[in-house]
Amino acid sequence: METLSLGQYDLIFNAFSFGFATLAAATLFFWLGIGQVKQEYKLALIVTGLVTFIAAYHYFRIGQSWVDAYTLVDGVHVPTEKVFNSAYRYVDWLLTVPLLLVELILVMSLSRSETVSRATSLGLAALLMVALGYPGEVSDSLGVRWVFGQLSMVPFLWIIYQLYKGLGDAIESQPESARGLVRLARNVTVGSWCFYPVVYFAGAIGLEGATATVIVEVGYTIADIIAKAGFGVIIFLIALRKSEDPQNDKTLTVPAGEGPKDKNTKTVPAE
Ligand SMILES: *C/C=C(C)/C=C/C=C(C)/C=C/C1=C(C)CCCC1(C)C
Repeated sequence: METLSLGQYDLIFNAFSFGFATLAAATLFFWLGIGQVKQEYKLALIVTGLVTFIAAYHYFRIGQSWVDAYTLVDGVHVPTEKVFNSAYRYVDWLLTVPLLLVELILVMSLSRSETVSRATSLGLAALLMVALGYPGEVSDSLGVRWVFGQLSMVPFLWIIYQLYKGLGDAIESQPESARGLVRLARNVTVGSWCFYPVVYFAGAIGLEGATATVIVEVGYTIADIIAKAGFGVIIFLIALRKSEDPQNDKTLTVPAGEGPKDKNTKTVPAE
């Protein structure tokens, strides 16, 4: 850890604070919106809110760790003996990255068996990607950073391939009203996720010092907000669209007066 100017220290602290506020507010937004979508999309919104909740909690801890890690001496922020804990990010990713993929799969309403198999394979690949990145992130050796970074790239590239190839057909057969948004959700995932290896390898080419700390911490924070809260809003909109789309309704409404009188049996299955 290096000495930071007042501006550098505050910029990073403010980014963490902004991250906490955004992710906490997003959690409320997603969970309070559950009542607005059909039964089959409720789980997707529960998971969306869980992701931002877990991340908001970690931003709170990261902010505390940041405050403990520096002390103000003669107008500059000097590192204390309590080292800034970067493990919070990786623990956060371990939980949230597989869940982000689950969100996308859930909102696509695939068959039950396809949902389970896709969520399992993509989720495991995401776990592997994060687990392989950690030893490189905490190592002081550039060599170790390169090796683990490249190993982590394997599941990362496989996930991207799956998002275009494996899920491509399923995306193109989404109801028309939601297809563009599902495509957008997939592209936002790929676009925002690409940012993480870029930040990581910036460290592997030897970028260090106070400026690098600012780039890494502020950069990861912006990427997290886009990949979790921004992506979550798109998932919410897809769930809402699909809930409102009559074409996507699996039940047929019986015209008024012709159906049974009981309100609860107003609809009959389409098949
Ligand atoms: C909310 C947090 C998200 C979406 C985190 C995503 C993280 C990644 C896509 C990380 C990827 C990495 C590589 C592909 C190689 C280098 C090591 C990692 C872990 C930074």
